Amino acid sequence: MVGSERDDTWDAATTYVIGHQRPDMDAIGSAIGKAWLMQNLASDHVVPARAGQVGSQARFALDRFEVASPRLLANVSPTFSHVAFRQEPVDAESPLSDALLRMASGERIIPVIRKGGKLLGGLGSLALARAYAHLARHLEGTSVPNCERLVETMPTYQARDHILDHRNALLRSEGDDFLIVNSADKYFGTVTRRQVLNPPKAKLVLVDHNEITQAVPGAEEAEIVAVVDHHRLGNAMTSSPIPFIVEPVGSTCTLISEACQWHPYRLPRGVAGVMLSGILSDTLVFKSPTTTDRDRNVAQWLANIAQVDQNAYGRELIESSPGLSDRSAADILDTDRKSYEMAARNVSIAQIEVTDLNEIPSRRQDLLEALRDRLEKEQLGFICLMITDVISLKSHLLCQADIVTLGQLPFPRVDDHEYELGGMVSRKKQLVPALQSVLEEI
Ligand SMILES: [Mn+2]
Repeated sequence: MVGSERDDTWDAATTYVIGHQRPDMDAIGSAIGKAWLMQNLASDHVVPARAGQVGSQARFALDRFEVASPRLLANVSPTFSHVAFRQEPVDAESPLSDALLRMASGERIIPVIRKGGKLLGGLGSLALARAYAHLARHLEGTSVPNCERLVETMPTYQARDHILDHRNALLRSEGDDFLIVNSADKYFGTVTRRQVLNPPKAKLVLVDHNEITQAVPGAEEAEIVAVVDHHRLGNAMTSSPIPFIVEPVGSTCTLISEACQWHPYRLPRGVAGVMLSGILSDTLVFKSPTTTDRDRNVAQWLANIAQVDQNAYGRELIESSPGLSDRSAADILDTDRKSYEMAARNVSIAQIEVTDLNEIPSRRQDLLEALRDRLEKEQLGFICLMITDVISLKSHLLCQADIVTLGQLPFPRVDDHEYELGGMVSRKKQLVPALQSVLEEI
């Protein structure tokens, strides 16, 4: 509705196509592809978005195909800026009659500011009564009060603050009108109780995820208008039916590109390039066991539009991953880590792609300490890091758990807490089922 404070947040008139937190290449590529499709098919204003920083692979692909990065949305919970109405304020030194005339014409409260915009408070019905009392006492009419003399303090909130964080205070408060300031305490707008308790919702299309726990913070307060994904189901209820497409293919970009094949508009080279990158990244250039013929077929179509050789380009893309060097243990562990429940234990599995497993020894101790730290802090039964060499297509596993569990792992031991997984490359299709059956037997 108003103001510059909302430029870094969402707008109720826009639909955002957004991937999961800690977005990977597929989350970025599918947001760009789906937004392009919707921009051409629907009348609504649609924008691609992302719930976190662009990773190295996505940076590489966006630069290569000269596509703008999707817009960052850090949180979609409604703030006071989404409900505030910019009611004209009066200056503190203006004669009171200026404000009273406006109240007489139906305005419920009049914001009062100092020169420069600092909010002083508001004039409401209390000020009106005081003005009347003042006149009654001084019928001779000596001094006419200005607005500052009678200004009231009223409940005031920051435009950036999430309404939900103040909901209890708002419900308890006696007044029906609230004042909103920006981060410099300057007047921003006014809002009524009814408006603040029924804020507009962000409209989201979820791509490459469907579980609300993996979505952008605040998504539980948003309206989910569609889902396109290739992961297991774990979604929340919606209030009305929505397009919900979840299919077991190698990448979300595959599903969106297939829809583009039937589309009358010509897919731009850049959009084709970033969606091809999503397929190549998620399928490890068609070598992951999650790969299907649908991924291969649509990738060929995209590669022609993007004018690249998919295998050569795929290798460049995969090699643009930063690996283990120059990154903190926390960054390596938490960039792509997922939670599971297996045999009544909380299990956490992180995965990192490298181009050489020889990077491991120099980081082993450091990573094992960080794993131990998370095991204890998060009270997990098992935590591991799957380190996948995307060139040789082999993985190693670094684990922390109790001694008994570690002793039962059926994988060849390389070093303390380090195991060989052979040709496993897929967490969801290979490692998760293998660990599940191991943990159930212990
Ligand atoms: Mn994906």
